[in-house]
Amino acid sequence: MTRVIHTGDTHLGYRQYHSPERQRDFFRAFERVVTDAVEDDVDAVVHAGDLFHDRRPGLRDLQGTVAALRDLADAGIPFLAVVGNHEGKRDGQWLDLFEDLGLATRLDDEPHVVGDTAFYGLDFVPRSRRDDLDYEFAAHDTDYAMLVSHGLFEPFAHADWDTERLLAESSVDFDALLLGDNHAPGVEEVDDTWVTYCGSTERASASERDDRGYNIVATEVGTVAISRRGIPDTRAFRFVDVELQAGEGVERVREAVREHDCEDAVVVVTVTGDGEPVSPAPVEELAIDRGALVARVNDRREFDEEQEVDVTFADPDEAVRERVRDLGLSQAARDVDETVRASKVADSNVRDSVKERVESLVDEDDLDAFEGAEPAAGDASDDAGGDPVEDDDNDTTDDPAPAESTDQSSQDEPPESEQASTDGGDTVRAGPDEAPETDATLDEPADEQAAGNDSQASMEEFL
Ligand SMILES: [Mn+2]
Repeated sequence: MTRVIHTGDTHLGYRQYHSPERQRDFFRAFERVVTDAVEDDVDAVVHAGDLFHDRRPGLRDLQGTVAALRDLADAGIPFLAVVGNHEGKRDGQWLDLFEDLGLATRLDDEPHVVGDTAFYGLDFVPRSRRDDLDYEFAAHDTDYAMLVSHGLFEPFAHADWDTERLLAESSVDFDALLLGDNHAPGVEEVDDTWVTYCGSTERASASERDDRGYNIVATEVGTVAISRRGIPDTRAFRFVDVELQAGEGVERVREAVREHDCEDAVVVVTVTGDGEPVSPAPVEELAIDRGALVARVNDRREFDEEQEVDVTFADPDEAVRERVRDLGLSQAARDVDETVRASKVADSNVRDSVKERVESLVDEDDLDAFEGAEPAAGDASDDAGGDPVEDDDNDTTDDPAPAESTDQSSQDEPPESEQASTDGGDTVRAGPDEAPETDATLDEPADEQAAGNDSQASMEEFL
């Protein structure tokens, strides 16, 4: 029997809500998993990607990670991992460094045997390059085989990765896929193979309402048992959902906040229904007065009202696109613009990403790409050229730096989440209508758009 902890989406280094305390929380959750692994004496810790929130973790988080991995190594517990979409670097990975230090194993298409199980790895692959995957894995001679990967696999919510094709074409017959990327835990069976997400270990967005935890995966005579263990001491989140009736307003919302224990918690107030507009400040101030670490108000009603009232206003996105067209930017500059503004790249990765793209153009001697274009007279021809500004998809074939992160984190409000029944102790029974806890819903509060200033600096620096 082989018994491992399956964890992932640790997001070390994430300073959620600009809070250093939250950054420490993400680290503490990882330490808790490591402590549990040592106390429980599992055979391995399997990490399914996104150990780091971005590809440039700070020194403190790196030091902490090395210390935690050393604790595992000292206990004789291997750390087997793959690279997620948040942390992927262009050449070499942090995981390679940890492997060099003897603290980790980067899983790949060769079997890495622990007990009776061969573990394989498949790093996150952008959608545009999945068709080229041949799913060739080297043969093993153990009783069980498991593949560890990172991405949104079917049949879970928001899936875009064909699990049936992977299983059908794989040269190895896997007993289980141990996955990361979807922050909601869950277990499904696809063609006699268990497909499971372990979920994140701290709430990376307010849509992650359920208790956090990780999976215990154990081989047992002829099958694989997947169970769940909670992490009891993650940061408290108080979800204050208020449906306002006609005539009600901010006082009703404040009343609802008073009904909750805010002490040291992240307080997320969600307003729906009718009633008056609610300005966030007096609500957030009350929560902070009551000891909240962070308070946020989401007024779900604003969107509808805007759509109804503002129909006569120009579309600001279109106005920006028009202005960008008028600038007559070079292809390279438009590429940078896309990197900076189109929200596909985590803010902290923008600088690196722009640098790599420009370097890659120079390396390829593609200096034409720096030629300014004539400002577009009409928009049709411009659009036909595949204007990257309007490109809403990662699958650009002319991407000069294809190894880029395809980070899907969005600065949008997290979508409303359904309550999922995946919390608590025992075996996970997640339905296919899982809460939308993918990376796409990571909390990037509106004020983080201020990071655009930094991005602006990147543009000026590199052009
Ligand atoms: Mn993640």
